[in-house]
Amino acid sequence: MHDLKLFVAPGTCARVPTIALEEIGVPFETELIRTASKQQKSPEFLALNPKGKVPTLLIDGKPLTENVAIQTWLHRTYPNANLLPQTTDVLEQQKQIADLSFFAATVHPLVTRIAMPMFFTDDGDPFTSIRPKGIEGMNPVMTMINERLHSGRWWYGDQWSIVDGYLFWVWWRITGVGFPDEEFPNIRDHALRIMERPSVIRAMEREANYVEQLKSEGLYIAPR
Ligand SMILES: N[C@@H](CCC(=O)N[C@@H](CS)C(=O)NCC(=O)O)C(=O)O
Repeated sequence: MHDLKLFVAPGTCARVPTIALEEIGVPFETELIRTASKQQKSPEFLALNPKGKVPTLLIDGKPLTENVAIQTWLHRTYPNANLLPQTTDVLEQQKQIADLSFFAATVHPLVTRIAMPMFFTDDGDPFTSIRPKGIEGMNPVMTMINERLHSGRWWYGDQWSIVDGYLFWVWWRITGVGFPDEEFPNIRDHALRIMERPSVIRAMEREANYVEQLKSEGLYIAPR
């Protein structure tokens, strides 16, 4: 059995491996990183992850970073959890990695432009310059995903996968700061459906507890 500790911050993409670990059902610990006080850039944390980001998963004391790598490690280590559809076809396996990479490398950067536009400029108002550009870039992505969900409940049809967890985090994050959702009813339904999943309920409870903790410490930054 592996000793697993996941470094997280509420509202971030660390939700995706939290859902995965809850889905697997093995014991694991989460540790809160206080982004408001830049704990992710502290020497202690940078020693684990020089990129200064969550999620970071400590596996028997050794760090693994990057959502794609964490998700695929969990899938290979705990195949019975079916985090991804089982297949021995190498091309199909690579297509699954393409799906995870799509969320990490194409969708996530758009999320950041929408949710954290202040990261991208010191000039003017980033909420009226950068955010609309992020929304413009996200619209065709969401149109494509909405169409994909037309014929099935989940990203891979009838089978739930951690790609659905990734989509849920993206949708929750962007709609939470006003991304217009009217034209994407299949994604809206997908989010309602996934929020009934016990693993997702438990992951959200962990985050809610951390939000309360951060509020009590005066370190909670509400999405806007
Ligand atoms: N490529 C990384 C991105 C991780 C990432 O951007 N994490 C954000 C939260 S969603 C973070 O830690 N931000 C804090 C910072 O950049 O200082 C992955 O996919 O895991």
